[in-house]
Amino acid sequence: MNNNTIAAIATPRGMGGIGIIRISGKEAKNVADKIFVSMSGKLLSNTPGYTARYGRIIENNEIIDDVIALVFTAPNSYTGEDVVEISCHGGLYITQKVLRAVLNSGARPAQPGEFTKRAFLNGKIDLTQAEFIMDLIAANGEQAAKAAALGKEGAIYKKTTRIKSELIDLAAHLSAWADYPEDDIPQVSEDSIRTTLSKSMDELKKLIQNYDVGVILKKGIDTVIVGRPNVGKSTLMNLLSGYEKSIVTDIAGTTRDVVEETVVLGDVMLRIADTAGIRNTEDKIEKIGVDKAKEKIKTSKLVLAVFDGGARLLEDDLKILNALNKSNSIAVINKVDLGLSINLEEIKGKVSDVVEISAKKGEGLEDLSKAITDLVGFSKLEDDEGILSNERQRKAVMNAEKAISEALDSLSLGMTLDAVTVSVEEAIQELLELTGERASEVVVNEVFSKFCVGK
Ligand SMILES: Nc1nc2c(ncn2[C@@H]2O[C@H](COP(=O)(O)OP(=O)(O)OP(=O)(O)O)[C@@H](O)[C@H]2O)c(=O)[nH]1
Ligand SMILES: [Mg+2]
Repeated sequence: MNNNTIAAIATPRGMGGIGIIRISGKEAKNVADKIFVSMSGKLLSNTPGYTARYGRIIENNEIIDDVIALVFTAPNSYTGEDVVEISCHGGLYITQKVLRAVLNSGARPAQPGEFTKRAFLNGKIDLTQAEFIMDLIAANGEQAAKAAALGKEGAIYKKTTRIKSELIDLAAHLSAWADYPEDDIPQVSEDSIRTTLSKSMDELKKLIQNYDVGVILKKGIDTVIVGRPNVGKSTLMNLLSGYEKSIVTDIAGTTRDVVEETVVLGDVMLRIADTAGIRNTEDKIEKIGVDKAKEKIKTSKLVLAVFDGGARLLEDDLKILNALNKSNSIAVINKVDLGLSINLEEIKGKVSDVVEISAKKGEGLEDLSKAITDLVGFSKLEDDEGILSNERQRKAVMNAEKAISEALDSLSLGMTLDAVTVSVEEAIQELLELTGERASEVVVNEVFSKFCVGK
């Protein structure tokens, strides 16, 4: 049994054209040679890297499958080790049978994320890149995939490494100057220290701010549609979801309970809830629905407040307007196909944006989409901007930012440069932890335990 060579099925469990069994480690080729018989008679251990061989998996004289074996040679492989990938026919039965044959030949089953962990341990990637690989696999939208791909290419790694090396230069200079005063090391001016620190702090701050946007990219945003009865909330819901999810009639009070759906509008995924029209009502069931709608205004991250553009604002509209939180709500002026009688001035100050639509005719959706994109902050993201992937990364960046801010405080308070140096060094430590250059084993294991087997 060779503990250093690992194997797992790398493709999803289930039916499929092709299944891939991945083997990685010093003995990868020898392990595969025990069960792989190439048509040309050549051994994988004598096969150069990046070469495919056609052959069969045979165990105890039983032919398991016709396969292609692909050889990668260390260090130029995903893990940085010798790797053999066996492509066999897909489906649970064959892939498991091939895997079992590989394990019987001396590999051991890979743990979740172990291939990627080896890539990290062999210096192919840093810890943030490993986490972005996981994001890429999990991405279910274009923007989320793009953000993950940038991170995988090292956007966060490069940015934080640049900040880190500036801090290291600064710390080195400060200590040299403090430790060897007789050596004529030029004193760093307080201004230049402050400039370096402020610049680093601003960049880290931006990363922290973008984190929330990243969460919305990945997980979507909790959204509620509210408004008085009959303004067209359910019509809008149906327009967004692309089918008749909510019942629409001309009777006020049609929707009574909360109707939920996940929709993608432009780049944004909305977990959207259509609610009962808000008004005073004696109807017991409708009243419960109205209370739920009011509650949703408080708990949702995005509120689409719908108004009837063809009518004046009524008492119920005003109540809703006053319950809104300006920073997270958009006024949707509906039914503009009927002309505009509503007074928009009364609305503008209470919401972050006003959009005119006709839900019935499907007009104005692009404006609504843009308003939402602006509000959640997607439009502010620059194309090559790295977005932190998870809480672990965010915490490390926040701690680093805090340490730099303490360094700046020490400077302002006229404390010794030693105090400044201590804080700068703390920030460096945090950034080393972020990239995994100095992360504890517990942290590293925790990161990879979230992966699937085979990655
Ligand atoms: N002309 C016009 N009529 C619309 C538009 N949107 C909705 N309506 C009509 O307005 C009426 C009410 O629409 P709903 O979507 O049920 O309104 P609601 O806000 O969900 O109403 P409740 O669930 O009762 O609170 C229906 O007759 C719709 O066809 C629009 O853009 N233009
Ligand atoms: Mg409705």
